[in-house]
Amino acid sequence: MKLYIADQTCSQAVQIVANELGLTPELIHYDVTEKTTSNGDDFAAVNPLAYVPVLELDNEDKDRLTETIIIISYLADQVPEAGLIPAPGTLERVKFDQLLTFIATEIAQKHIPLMRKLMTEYGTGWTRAKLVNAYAALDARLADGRPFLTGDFSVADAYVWATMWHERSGTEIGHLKNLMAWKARMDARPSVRKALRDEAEIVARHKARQAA
Ligand SMILES: N[C@@H](CCC(=O)N[C@@H](CS)C(=O)NCC(=O)O)C(=O)O
Repeated sequence: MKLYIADQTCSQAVQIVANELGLTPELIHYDVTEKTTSNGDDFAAVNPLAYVPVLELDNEDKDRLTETIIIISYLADQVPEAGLIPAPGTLERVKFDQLLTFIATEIAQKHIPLMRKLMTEYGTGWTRAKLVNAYAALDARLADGRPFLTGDFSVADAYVWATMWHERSGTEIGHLKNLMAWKARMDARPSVRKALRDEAEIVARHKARQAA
């Protein structure tokens, strides 16, 4: 498999999930500014919508999956014994998908216009308040002392961690103590540390190639 990633973005969620499952997709870095890839692939052809993550499968058609939710769920479903996601077709899975959709729409995509400074002052305040409410809902989940968002570690933890862009979007959530303690646990997790190391390595290789 090939996994297209970008520096410090939601593609880290896929890297973390792959690491948790012991999968080793070939990593390809997409430079969102220069629009180049670390292996020379034309990213406009890889994903005409021009965003990561993209997972290219090893099947005959070399299908390419996009959308973070879909990719992390697909990978977790390949290794059900790892328990990173509830079984498809169950109510538990529906509730889990509800959580993933919430993360994508109420957290990940809310940060992006703030980080890119695309909003009016009113819109900035409104969106930051939405984000604080969304993070507060995650904090409340953790209030019963569970270590991760749905109990044991799941793909939802990987997704939230990979999109904790509150500092970059100017969203103050330091008061959410359960969430901050969860983040510290996630920061120390080997799959997360490996994702950061692998990302730094491929970004450096790509930069060196561009400079040559
Ligand atoms: N709907 C997509 C959106 C993915 C997305 O927003 N990707 C960002 C990084 S987190 C990206 O690649 N942006 C490229 C750009 O801004 O040029 C998903 O949920 O996976």
